[in-house]
Formats: sequence, structure tokens, C-alpha cells
Amino acid sequence: MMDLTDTICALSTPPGRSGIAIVRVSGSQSIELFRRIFACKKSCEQPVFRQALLGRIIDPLNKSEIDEAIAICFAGPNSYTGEDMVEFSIHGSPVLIAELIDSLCRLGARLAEPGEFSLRAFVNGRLDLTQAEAINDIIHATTLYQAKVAARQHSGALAQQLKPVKDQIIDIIVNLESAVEFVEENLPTDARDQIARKLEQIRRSLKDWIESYRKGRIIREGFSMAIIGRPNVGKSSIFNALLAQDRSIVAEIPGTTRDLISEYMNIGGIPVRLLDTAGIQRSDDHIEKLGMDRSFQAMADTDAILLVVDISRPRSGLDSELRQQLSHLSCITVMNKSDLISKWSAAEKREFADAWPYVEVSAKTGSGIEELRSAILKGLLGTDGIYQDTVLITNLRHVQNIEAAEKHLEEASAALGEGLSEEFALVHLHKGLKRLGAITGETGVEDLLTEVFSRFCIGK
Ligand SMILES: Nc1nc2c(ncn2[C@@H]2O[C@H](COP(=O)(O)OP(=O)(O)OP(=O)(O)O)[C@@H](O)[C@H]2O)c(=O)[nH]1
Ligand SMILES: [Mg+2]
Repeated sequence: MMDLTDTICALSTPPGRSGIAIVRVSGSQSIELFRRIFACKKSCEQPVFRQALLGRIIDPLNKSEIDEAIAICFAGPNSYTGEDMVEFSIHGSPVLIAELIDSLCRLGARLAEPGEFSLRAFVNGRLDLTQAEAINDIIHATTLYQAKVAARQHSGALAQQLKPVKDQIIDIIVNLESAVEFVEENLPTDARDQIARKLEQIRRSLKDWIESYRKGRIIREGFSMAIIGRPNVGKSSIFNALLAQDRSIVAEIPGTTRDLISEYMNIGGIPVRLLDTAGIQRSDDHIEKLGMDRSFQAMADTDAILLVVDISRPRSGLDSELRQQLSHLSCITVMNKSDLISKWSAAEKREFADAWPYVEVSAKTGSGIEELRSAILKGLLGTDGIYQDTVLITNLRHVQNIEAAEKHLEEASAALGEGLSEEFALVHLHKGLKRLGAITGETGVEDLLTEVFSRFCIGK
């Protein structure tokens, strides 16, 4: 475990050359280090906090100037980490950055471990765990939508939604504890029923969150989608149309695409790995067969499938075979070449798509491609991807804690239903509450209960 009492320093901007680089220092020695390394016209002895100071970074060994810089000092606890902090903005030259960091370390600072600034912010109560995790998600977001979802979490949205649920559990615990402490007999049946109903309601909220994890994971990690179909139906053309670039080779000759081609794109702010595949047909050609094996592999591995058919040609047995093979999955049927006269009747189209959504497109003219994007989002998220106000669980650690909490509430409910002593239910309620508290990294659930109980007068 790292020593959280040290003063730490690190480059906070990306390594390499840049106009400006920011080196941050945090810990009790920060201001002392600032005094020893920074020279400015105004006295640096008593820096004004939160004000940009123009000055020079001085090498502590030979007193020579390292660079002109701007420094901002923050006094704890009103800083990102909650400790005294200094931010130096210097010219973004790797040699200058290395020299400044070396000098800070020579004067007693230590290089920060990854995430240590945020860890300190958490330990010092500046952030809860979900907010700290959200910072990481914001930094690693590859689309604006991902960044927005993470920003909501950073603003404490998840913690806010958890709070009323935890309060309700605390309420139930308080009722049961007081029954155990102060009532001679067990709780009457109708009081038990009332508690069971409340527990049911809480479990429903938890289940909704667990359900939202699938969507949340898609937003956080993106998803993969394979374009599947017979040769020549226009898979590569649709791939290119969705990417809005000529990435895959398109030709009249069936069997043009022989290997998987993958490319990243962004649909409604969600990163998507799109796969163009070799057309599936009966073939004795060795290379074609290898290509098709990869198409089948892609069908098994991806999160979503677009099954493409060519409606300018009569429906073929192979289309139906493929439809049959994929029937256990949820796909989107893409009826391509809608710019040509359709050889499929409306009834045939509906029957083929069956329970799947279908979109008519023309990869050639681009018509229907936007509808296809919306259908993809709807298929995955159940909405057209427009930013919703509800909290999505995007993190595995969060969902695991919620699942565990839900199980404990179920056990508590069962114990009450079976007429067991209140203590059995209480054990599970405490465990469930602890798991919800673990999401935000809360340690003081017990303290909270003590506080709640302190409000009870003894005779009650
Ligand atoms: N009229 C029309 N032609 C299209 C459309 N989409 C594709 N094509 C044509 O259909 C032929 C096959 O297109 P591809 O995109 O190469 O088809 P594919 O499914 O990738 O074929 P393979 O890679 O061989 O399996 C090409 O000549 C395209 O120009 C469309 O919407 N309308
Ligand atoms: Mg192709």
C-alpha cells in the first residue's frame, strides 16, 4: 500500500511535446516545495491561493532557471485531493518536464502512483468511489455520449439515487431492531406484511438497475456488430454506407469479400466495431470456406447482427436457411437495393423478418441508412439512444454489489415470510445495506445507524 502521507508529484497532461504541460504536486509539503523551486516577483513566501502566479522554476541544486512557468497554489481541504496542492504550468518539453519532476523529487516529493491523486481525493472525502471511477471513465471516453454518461455519474447521480433506497432499508432496520429491543413478542403479521411489501418495492428498483447494466456496458465499452448475408446482397456496400467511407471493396462479382474487415464507427455516441463478412453460400472453394468459417465465428462472437437480403432478386432458399440459423438471436433484417424494383411482396418481407425489426435501405443511394442507425440503437438500448435522465449502471463492480444487495433483501423477505425471528431478516438487511454502501465506498453505515438510533427516545 502506498504511503498517503507523502507529498506526491506527477505530470497531469499527456507525455510528449505540447504547448503547455501541467505538473501537479499534492501533500503537506506542497507549499514548501513551491517556495523552494519557484521564484516570482511577488513574494512566494505567502502565496495567494487559487491565483495564477507568473515566475520561474529554479533548479534547487545550482539555482539556474529551468523554465518560465505559471503556478497555482491550493490550500487543503479546498483542492481536488483535499490536501495542499500546487499546479505548475510549464512549456511542454519532455526534458523540462523531467527536470522539474526530478527537482521536486530531490526536494522530497515522490512520483505519484497511477490514480493516486483521485485516491487521495476519495480518502479525504472529496469524492465518493463512483465519482472517482467516473473521472476515469470521462478521461477514457471515446465519444461525447460516453463522456456525458460518465459526467452524470461524476456529479454524484448514482450516489443520489442510492440514497433514498438506503434510507428505506435503514428505516426497515430501525423498525425491526426496535421490535427486537423493546417488544416482548414477535412483530404482528400485518406489520411483517407491510415490511415485506416495502422490501419488494426496493428490490424492484434494484432489479431495474441490474437490468440497466447491459445498456450501461454497451455505452461504456461499445459493441460489435457483424453484417451477414448471402454473396452479392450488398453487405460491403452497407458497411461502407454506415461508415460513410469506401473501406471495403464492392464489386458485382459474388464472393468479393473473403475475410473479415473491421472498422470502428460511432452510432448515436456509442462506439461500434463493425464487421464486414464473406458472403455465405454452398461452396467447395477452400478459401471461400475459410472466409465463411470466419463469418460464422463473427456471428457467434458479436453483440448484434445485421442480416442483409437483396430484395431486387426473388427470395432464395439460402436466405431462408440463414434466417433459420439465426432465429434464436435477435437481429435486424436489412432489405437492401430498395432503389430497384422489389421482387419481394410486402407480406413476404414481413414474414421473413417475423419478430425482428426490418429496414429497407439502398446502400447505393443512401436511403434508409439513417433509419438503420436508429433501428440499431433501438435494438440495443430499447430507445433511439437519446440521452435519458435515468442512471445507467456502467460498472461491473457496481452491478455486483447491487446484485448481492438484492439477494440479501430477498433472503430478508423470505425470513419474514416464513415467520422466523426478526434477527434473521436483520442480518440480511445489514449485509444488503453494506453492499450498497460499498458502491460509493461508504464506510460509515454503522455510524449512520447509530445516528438514527440516537434520535429514538428510550421508551419508544
Ligand atoms: N442497385 C443497387 N445495387 C447495389 C446496392 N448495394 C449494393 N449494390 C451492388 O451489388 C453488388 C454487390 O455489392 P457488395 O457490397 O460487394 O456485396 P457483398 O454482399 O459485400 O458481396 P460479397 O462480398 O461478394 O459477399 C455491387 O455491384 C454493388 O454495387 C443497392 O442498394 N442498390
Ligand atoms: Mg462484400
